[in-house]
Amino acid sequence: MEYEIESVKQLARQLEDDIPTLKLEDLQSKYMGKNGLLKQLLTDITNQSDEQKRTYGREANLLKHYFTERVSQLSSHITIDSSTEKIDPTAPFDINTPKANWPKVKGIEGTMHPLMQEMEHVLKIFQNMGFEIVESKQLDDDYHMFESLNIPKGHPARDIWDTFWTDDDLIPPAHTSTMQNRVMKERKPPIRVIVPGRCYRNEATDASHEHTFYQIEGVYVDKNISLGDMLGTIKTYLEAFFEMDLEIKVQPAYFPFVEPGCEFMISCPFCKKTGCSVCGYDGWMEIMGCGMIHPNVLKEAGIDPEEYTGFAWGFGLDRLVMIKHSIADIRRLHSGDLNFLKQF
Ligand code: FA5
Repeated sequence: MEYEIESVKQLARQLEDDIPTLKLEDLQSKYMGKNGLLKQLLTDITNQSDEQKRTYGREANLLKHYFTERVSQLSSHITIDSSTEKIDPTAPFDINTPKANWPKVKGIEGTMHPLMQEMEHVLKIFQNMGFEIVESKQLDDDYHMFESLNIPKGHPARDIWDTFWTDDDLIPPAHTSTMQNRVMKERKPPIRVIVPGRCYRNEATDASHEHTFYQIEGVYVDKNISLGDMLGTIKTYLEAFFEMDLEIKVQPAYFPFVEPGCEFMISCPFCKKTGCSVCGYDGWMEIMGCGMIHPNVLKEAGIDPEEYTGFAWGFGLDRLVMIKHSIADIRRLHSGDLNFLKQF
């Protein structure tokens, strides 16, 4: 492409010199950063004479388009450092891989995603409290999603979860409670397990709802376990996680697999309870469902509800991260925006 305007021509030449020499992230900030050269070029349109404005605007935009294309070609050619093990980008998050063994990408100094940083933090807190970690599944079945949780076929509570189904009747889990039956069947009380996992819901997204997000389930079963133990455990965890003062309230809620059931709410840090689009003008953000495990669910997992009681909870990790880091839109967490992610 031949450019007519001198300043566009000059920048195009500079760009060609920089592309082979600069790192991708330096290129991005030099040209598209807050005071980037391409951004300046585009805003300079107001300083052009009336007859130059049209050609200038067209050429400046073409150069921006060219830059974006080149950068996306470059990022698709990033090579994995062959001195480290090959990675499978489709593999689920492996919580046991030590950081030193993570794959390295040539030319990019990666940081850990804020969700994974906080996931590690949460898991450590619960490990210190004596909980074992079990990962949830990426695909599950009707029995674990519904039947084992006291939600038989035709039960209206199935509609609470906007579930996706595959053609062969499997379900990307809508919550981590799908693992409750397994962890209880495979162990004898006392049971203390937490289950981190990805959840998928067929729902419209907004500032506090994603279609794909993380939950962390907790299951605690032993003799003489009461609602007071549940409230104490969750409160201890929240205080350790947030390390700041937040107003918390607990209110009754219905989940077929617990009785009684509750919801934990945190005062909205974005509007200080006056109501805003993040909290749905409620002043409070719902962070988890919980309750005493229903006797039918214990029985289904082979545990005698006359002898043992227990509690379970499921909280949304993404919401906790939003609150902790004052991120006013949950969708930013999965946006892949490097400028946003580099802040953590
Ligand atoms: C459940 O998923 C229950 N399984 C929780 C539970 C577990 C109750 C054990 C009793 C015993 P709920 O649909 O309310 O409940 O989701 C729990 C939490 O997940 C919410 O409080 C919220 O923090 C998070 N969450 C739910 N939907 C979304 C979404 N679309 N985007 C982000 N986070 C979400």
